[in-house]
Amino acid sequence: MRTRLGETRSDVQSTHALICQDSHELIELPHWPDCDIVYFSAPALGSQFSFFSVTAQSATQIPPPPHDGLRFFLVRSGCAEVHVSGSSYVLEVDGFACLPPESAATINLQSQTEILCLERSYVPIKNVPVPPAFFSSISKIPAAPIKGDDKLHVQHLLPGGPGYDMEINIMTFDPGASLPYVETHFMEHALMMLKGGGIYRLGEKWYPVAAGDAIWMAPFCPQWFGALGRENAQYLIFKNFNRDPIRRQSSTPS
Ligand code: UGY
Ligand code: MN
Repeated sequence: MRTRLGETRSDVQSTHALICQDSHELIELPHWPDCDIVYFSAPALGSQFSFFSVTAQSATQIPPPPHDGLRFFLVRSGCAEVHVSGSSYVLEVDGFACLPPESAATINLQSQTEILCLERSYVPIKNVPVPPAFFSSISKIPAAPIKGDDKLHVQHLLPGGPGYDMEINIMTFDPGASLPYVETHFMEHALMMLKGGGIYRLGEKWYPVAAGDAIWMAPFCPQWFGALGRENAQYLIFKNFNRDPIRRQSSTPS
């Protein structure tokens, strides 16, 4: 809660942004009928993706995106039903969908359903088919220790393989666990704190973070996290992945 006028924990820098609930701007968009939307990151900020939450004010049907990118979403509360290629899939809390570009999928959201959504351009490679729509739930994905640390686990939500040009992972830190080193890499990140909290180092700044906080990290932003408190800290993290950093300029798949 804000204790002083004109203050927020949100902080926007050229290499990263922390967006906290006390500064959320609720908007509406025509292609998200009857929904409240909060953007955490968008190309206007510098990211190559959009990362946002959507809450249905009433039962509603969402058309395919107004761009030719892919759409990933995770159900945070309520229930969503996806219709794609003649089939339908019901997603309860912690269920997720990865819908390929131009899949023409529609999504029915029950009233008050909240989803976390990431949209971006897919980067194809020659002779590799675009992966089909994928549906699962966080609880069905096995957790593996990272670099032998049994206090730090990762769940890879997407199947992987050459067709996938991104990872979306859940990282879970026992209290006191941390990333093993300060990372710097050409991939960028979208992050949503799902549980617990700790300290995030972004560039030369150190931020206390807690569930509900969203972060964008630009390429090569130095990054490190340590979990504090008595409960596990957990976040969802996107990164572009599996593709050379130099992109062909033509529309021909590389
Ligand atoms: O996969 C990652 O790059 C991840 N370890 N980064 C992060 O948690 N900030
Ligand atoms: Mn990283």
